[in-house]
Amino acid sequence: MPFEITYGSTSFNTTTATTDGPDEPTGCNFNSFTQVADDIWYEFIALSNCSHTFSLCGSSYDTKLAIYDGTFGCPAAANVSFCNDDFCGTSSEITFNPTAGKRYLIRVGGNGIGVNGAGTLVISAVNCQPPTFNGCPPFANLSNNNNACSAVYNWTAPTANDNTSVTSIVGSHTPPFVFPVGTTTVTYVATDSEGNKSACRFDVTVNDVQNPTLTACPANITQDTDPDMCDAVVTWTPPTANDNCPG
Ligand SMILES: [Ca+2]
Ligand SMILES: [Ca+2]
Ligand SMILES: [Ca+2]
Repeated sequence: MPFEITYGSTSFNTTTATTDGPDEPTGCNFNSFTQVADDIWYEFIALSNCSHTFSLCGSSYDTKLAIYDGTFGCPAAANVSFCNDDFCGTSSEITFNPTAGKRYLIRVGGNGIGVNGAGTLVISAVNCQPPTFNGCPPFANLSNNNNACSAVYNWTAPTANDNTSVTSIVGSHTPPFVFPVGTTTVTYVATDSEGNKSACRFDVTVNDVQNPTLTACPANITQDTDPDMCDAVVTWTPPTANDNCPG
């Protein structure tokens, strides 16, 4: 059984290793040597789809590195997904985007029978996963506060999680906030330790439900006709109107 490893450094020594994997005449043909000789095997499960690097750089001998899809158990010949011989000097390195949650088999060996020694396998991944918001508030539909062209709204600010850490959550408004009549979009932006960002947005709509009021509405007017006329000039002071919203 391969030894399961995760991110970080794993020291290895292939001095006593035998060649236990299939020949790879297509995928691992470097300088006409197609095996990954004197190999040891590891199992790795990717935690994200972000770019991963599997590096043997700095190893003490001429390494060879192969990665297989580990979903189907022991790999058959000509089934290698990635193979590398000399990336950094004679040491090997492979970078690719795995599938999160998928199992991979990592085969560390040498570029020749009897080519073996000590080294370090370093698995690292770019953190491309943005934070995930919890409790992004729902859309709010409000009536104006009495005699105001606005409404006070209070909400619970959302939180966020990340596969590393959330370094900041910045909101466009702070609750409770006085929103004007109309629709305002509130935005929160969460940033993780690698600068990946994600946003939570919700709209707050305030409806003006208060009718205008008239002041000094004139009373009914009863007046005689003007002299020798069949009608009368009537004057009054127009009322004024007030509303909670201007315009
Ligand atoms: Ca090599
Ligand atoms: Ca992240
Ligand atoms: Ca109104």
